[in-house]
Amino acid sequence: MNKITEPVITLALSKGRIFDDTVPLLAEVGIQVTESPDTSRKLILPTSDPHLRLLVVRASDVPTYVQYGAADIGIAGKDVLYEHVKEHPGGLYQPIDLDIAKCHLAVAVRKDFDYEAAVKQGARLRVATKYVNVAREHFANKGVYVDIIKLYGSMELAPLVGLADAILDVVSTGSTLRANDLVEVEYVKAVSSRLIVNQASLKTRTQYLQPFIDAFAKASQGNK
Ligand code: PRT
Ligand code: MG
Repeated sequence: MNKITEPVITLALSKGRIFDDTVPLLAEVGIQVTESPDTSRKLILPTSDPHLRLLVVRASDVPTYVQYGAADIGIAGKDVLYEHVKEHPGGLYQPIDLDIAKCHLAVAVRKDFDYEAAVKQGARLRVATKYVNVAREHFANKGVYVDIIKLYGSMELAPLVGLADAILDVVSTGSTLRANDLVEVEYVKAVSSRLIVNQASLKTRTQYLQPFIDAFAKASQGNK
């Protein structure tokens, strides 16, 4: 079988909120996802459309699968994309903001930490984050000196145990910050998820890919 002309499109996405918000988008264009990554152990899920299959991967791995062409398209948060593109530029189009999995990136500190005063005094701040590049850029633009501590999760813990003065993390409802006696002190960037497309796939498989890109564009109109 000639792989290049095989008209099956592979969409990479993460389970959890992105998967949950993508299922209704697909339903809007008549595609049902027949299995859930929560109950199935399969990492490749079929859909009701024989031309579309889903690849379930870690959120931060989605751009990698698409960049290398292991998936033709993917869905990833802008938070993940900012970091990925800084470190591995090229090979990806980001044609559509799907307006799903919305949240924002923010700086937060312990309630009893006077962030404004620390910044004013020109203190060197220790910032724990998974978003090293966003953080570097954000604090450089403010002229604040920071030592960045890279973490892979549970950032909210870092200020509580003295690992960091501040965190830069994703905030949605704010309840995780509140539950840990942290307060948001700076709004950094709005985040939602984008459809991403492998550039080479788009060139060589346009006729198969374009209908899916158009379908996502149409379905996401409802979220705008
Ligand atoms: O979990 P894993 O390490 O595999 O990766 P991940 O955490 O990146 O994946 P996932 O599925 O949790 O998030 C995927 C994408 O969803 C992210 O890249 C964001 O673009 C988007 N998103 C939207 C969020 C949230 N909302 C969100 N609330 N990602 C994470 N959170 C976390 C946040 O890190 C914090 O710990 O939820 C907590 C805060 O939520 P609130 O509602 O208490 O403010
Ligand atoms: Mg998570």
